[in-house]
Amino acid sequence: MTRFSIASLFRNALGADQNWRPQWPKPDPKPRYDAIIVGAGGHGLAAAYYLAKEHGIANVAVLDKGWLGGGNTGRNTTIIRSNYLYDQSAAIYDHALCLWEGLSQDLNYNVMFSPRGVMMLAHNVHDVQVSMRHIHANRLNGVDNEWLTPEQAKAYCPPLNIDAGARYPVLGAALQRRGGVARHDAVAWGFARAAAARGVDIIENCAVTGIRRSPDGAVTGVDTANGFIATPKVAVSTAGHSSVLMDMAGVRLPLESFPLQAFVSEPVKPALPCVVISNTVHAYISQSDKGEMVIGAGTDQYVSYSQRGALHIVEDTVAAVCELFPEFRRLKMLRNWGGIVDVTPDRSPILGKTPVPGLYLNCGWGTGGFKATPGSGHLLAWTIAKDEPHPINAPFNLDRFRTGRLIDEAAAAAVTH
Ligand code: FAD
Ligand code: PYC
Repeated sequence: MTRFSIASLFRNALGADQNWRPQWPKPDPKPRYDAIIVGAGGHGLAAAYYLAKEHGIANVAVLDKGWLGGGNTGRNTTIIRSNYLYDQSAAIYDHALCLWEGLSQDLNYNVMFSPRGVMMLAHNVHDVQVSMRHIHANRLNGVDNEWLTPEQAKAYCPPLNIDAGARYPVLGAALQRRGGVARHDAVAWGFARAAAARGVDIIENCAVTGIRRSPDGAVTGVDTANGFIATPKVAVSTAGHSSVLMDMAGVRLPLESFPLQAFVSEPVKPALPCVVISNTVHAYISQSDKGEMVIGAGTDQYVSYSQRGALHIVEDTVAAVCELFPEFRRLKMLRNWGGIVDVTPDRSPILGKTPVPGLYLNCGWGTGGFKATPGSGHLLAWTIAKDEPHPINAPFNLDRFRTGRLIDEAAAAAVTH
């Protein structure tokens, strides 16, 4: 919208330079914040918290176009694990898992982290070989992971169907005992409360519509639905919409955005003691503390920004869950929803600096970023504060798509393929 001041009307009426346009509102010459984080999901809020706590930078605002935790942070199935294949991935995901282990105490807020064990099923010879490779690689990196026979898997998870005549029989499972789940909205609220207590501003209903740069290219601030805010540092942490945001600063990303769906059953008494994932049949399930079975599906085949997905994907997942857990057939489904995940070509995140001075990026966690929340926030805070990546996130730079130093985690990413 073009804005006219009274002075401009007079000038035009007097026949002054018709090309003159009022410069109002003037950009704030003094930065209002030391840093702005776009996206009040778990990652953005965690970054703000660690910026204040570990780097003494609390003059920070976290902006969200909606409400805090209303994106993927509040829509995911909360599975936490660190059993990724490559050294760089084991380091970043286990960094996060170690933070999860002390998070409720650190935030003084119960995020209900429950390390009940994550079992990843193998249904064919290829799955068994891939699982073994992951187990050996994980152990070399000091990450716990162990092989279970079908009988051991059943002993750990009694409702699991290990009938050899099943369409996708269970040939065994990789178990990470330190893995588990947490309560997703408590994670968002816990980080938000702790960050706010240290002086961080969290501004909801404040969509970022532009990223401004000075003539020398550096970031100067963001345009928002509520006006311009000056800052020398902007961190984009807007899962699912990262390409849209980075486009505002003229940076193209190697990302695709897909809907990913989940649903919950009616609540029942405790029946499922651990988390079970099957990459082959694209289903994952755990039981929440409220008693609902929390079930997730595979990604849609088509790129989209709609926070819903195709019904047949959910139907396939229901069929898979019913075969893996025949006694769950009688459960009624309560509600379903979708989120938008952004996926890189190597299924690993991008976390670091960008070609634009003062612009930082955290995206590409695809279907698996909830588990990374404290670790990602911790490393993003370091990167913003020091203007250089921490050694753990240094390999996850944007430049790897130019150099070819990819970190291909397609087989560990659960449901992105
Ligand atoms: P989000 O929580 O999505 O936050 C990004 C925020 O950016 C949003 O609040 C959004 O409103 C805001 N935003 C966007 N555009 C703008 C703008 N222009 N201006 C201001 N704000 C903006 N991961 C796991 O590890 N385990 C799982 O079991 C798991 N299951 C999943 C199941 C489903 C159905 C889905 C959808 C995802 C799942 N994930 C899982 C992935 C995980 O949810 C995400 O990787 C993670 O939550 C991303 O967190 P975030 O804070 O980066 O993003
Ligand atoms: O990363 O473990 C995971 C996961 C499971 C379901 C979605 N993501």
